[in-house]
Amino acid sequence: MPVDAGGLAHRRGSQTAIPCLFMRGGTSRGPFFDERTLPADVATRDAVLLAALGSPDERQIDGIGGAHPLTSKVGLVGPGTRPGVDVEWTFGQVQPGRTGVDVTSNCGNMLAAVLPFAVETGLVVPAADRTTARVLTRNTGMVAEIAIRTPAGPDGTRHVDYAGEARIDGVPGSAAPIEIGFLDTAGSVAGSLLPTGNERDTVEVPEVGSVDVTLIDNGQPLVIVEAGRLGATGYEEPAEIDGDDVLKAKVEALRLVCGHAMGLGDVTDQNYPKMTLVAPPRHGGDVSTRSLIPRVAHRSIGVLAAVTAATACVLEGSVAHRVATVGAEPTVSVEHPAGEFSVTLGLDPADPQRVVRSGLLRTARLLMSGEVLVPASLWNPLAKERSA
Ligand code: NQM
Repeated sequence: MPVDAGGLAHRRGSQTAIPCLFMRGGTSRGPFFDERTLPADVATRDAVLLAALGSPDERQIDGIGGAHPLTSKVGLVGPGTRPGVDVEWTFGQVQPGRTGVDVTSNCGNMLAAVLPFAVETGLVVPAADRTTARVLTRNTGMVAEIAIRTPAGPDGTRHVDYAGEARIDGVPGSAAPIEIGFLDTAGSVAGSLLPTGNERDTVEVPEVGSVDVTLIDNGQPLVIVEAGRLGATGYEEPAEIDGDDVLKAKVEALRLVCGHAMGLGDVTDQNYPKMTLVAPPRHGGDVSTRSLIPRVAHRSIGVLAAVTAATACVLEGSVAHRVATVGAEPTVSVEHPAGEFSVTLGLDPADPQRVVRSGLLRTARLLMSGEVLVPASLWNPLAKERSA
C-alpha cells in the first residue's frame, strides 16, 4: 500500500499537526507536503513552513531543518493542472537565520524526490516496473521528465523502489536510480541563457579589481569565475571556504555587481545568483568547481548548477571553457568537493554551441512518514485562516 501522508492538517492540543513525508532528494533533504494540506493563504503558509523548519533561528533548534541551506528546504506537491504535466510542485528555500520562504529558483536535488512522493501519496499510480512522469517546477516553469522504479510486491501492489546500485557523490552508499531529463531550462530566473548577451564579461569590483566572469543561467543563475582570480585555488574544502572571511567578502562583492549586470537588480537579500569558482580538473573530470549557494559553500554542487556549469564548459569564450578540458563528448564531468557530477548535454546539431537538453542521474529516499507540528497560534485549520 502506498504510504498515506495522513489526510488533513488537524489540531493536536495547542499545536497543528500537518501530514508530511521527510525525504532526501539527491544531496538535499527536507519535508514534502501535499500542498492541499497547507494554508491556502501564502503568508500563513510561509509562517507555517518557517516554524516547521525552525527558521529564522540559525540552529533551527525548534524545528526539523538541518541548519544548513542544503537541509533547510521544502517541497509542496500537487496534481498536474496543465496539459502534458502529471505532477506540479513548488520548491521552497528556507534559510537558517533568515525569514522568508524563497520560491524564485529551482532545486534539481529536491526535484528527485517529487515523483517518489507523488507515488507514496497516491498522486501518481504506477502501472509498470518503471514509472515516468512529467513534473513541472512552478518556481521557474521548468518541466522535467523523470523515471523511477516501481516494482510490484508479492501482493501485486506497486511501490517505489529505493534500493539499488546507483551512486551519487555526496551521498553514502547506493540507491535506486532516478533519471531526470530537462528541456528548455535556459533563462530560468535571468530570462535568457546569457543575460548580458556575452559568453564572457569583464566587471569592475572594488574589492577584486577588474575580473572576467561568465554570467549564465541554464536552470540556475550562476556567476562563473576562475578561482585563482579571487586568490583561491578552486580545490578548497567547503569548510575552508566557509572559514575564509576575506574570500567570502570578495565573492559577495562580485555577486552584487554581477546581479545588476544580469538584470536581477539588488541581490543582497536574494539566494541567486549562485557563485561557481572554476579551476582545471584534477581527478579525471572536465572541470573543477567550488560553489557558494550563495553565502555558504556547497558540499558538492546543485543539480541545475551542474547543468549550467557544464553548459558554460561547452561555450567557447566562456571562463569555464578556458579551464575545462571538454572534448566532443556529450557528457561533462563536473568535479566538486565530494566527487563528480556527470551531465549529459544534448547539443543542437545545427549549432553545437547550443545546449537543447540535459540528462542526469540522482537518487532519493523516503526517510520518515508522519506529521510535523507547529503552534496552533500560527495556523489553526479549524478556524478561518488569518494572515501571519
Ligand atoms: O542547483 C543548492 C542543491 C541546490 C540546488 C543550491 C540544486 C540546483 O544542491 O538545482 O539542486 O544551489 O542552493 O540542492
